[in-house]
Amino acid sequence: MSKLQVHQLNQLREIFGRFDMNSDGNLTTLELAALLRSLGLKPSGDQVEVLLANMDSNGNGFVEFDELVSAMLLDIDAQELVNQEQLALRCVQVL
Ligand SMILES: [Ca+2]
Ligand SMILES: [Ca+2]
Repeated sequence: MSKLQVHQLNQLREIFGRFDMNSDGNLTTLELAALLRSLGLKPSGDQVEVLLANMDSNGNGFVEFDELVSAMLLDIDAQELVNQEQLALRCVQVL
């Protein structure tokens, strides 16, 4: 599996932190929905739940940072910058 560059990880962490409203290290469906809306997406509640379920590899009902990173690694080239457009793209693919 390819790895993200340190600065890409930092960018991702910043995005994650911005939307982890209560800073507990988990994204809930509400927090994930806010993240998606900030990217210009308008997912339905069902779509957010499906997306979260897809990313939630340990099945605890939340998206941890590691899970977000894993989701990004699925088909983003490590040489590319992790920016919000790519995150949006990735989310669109999942939805
Ligand atoms: Ca949270
Ligand atoms: Ca999880």
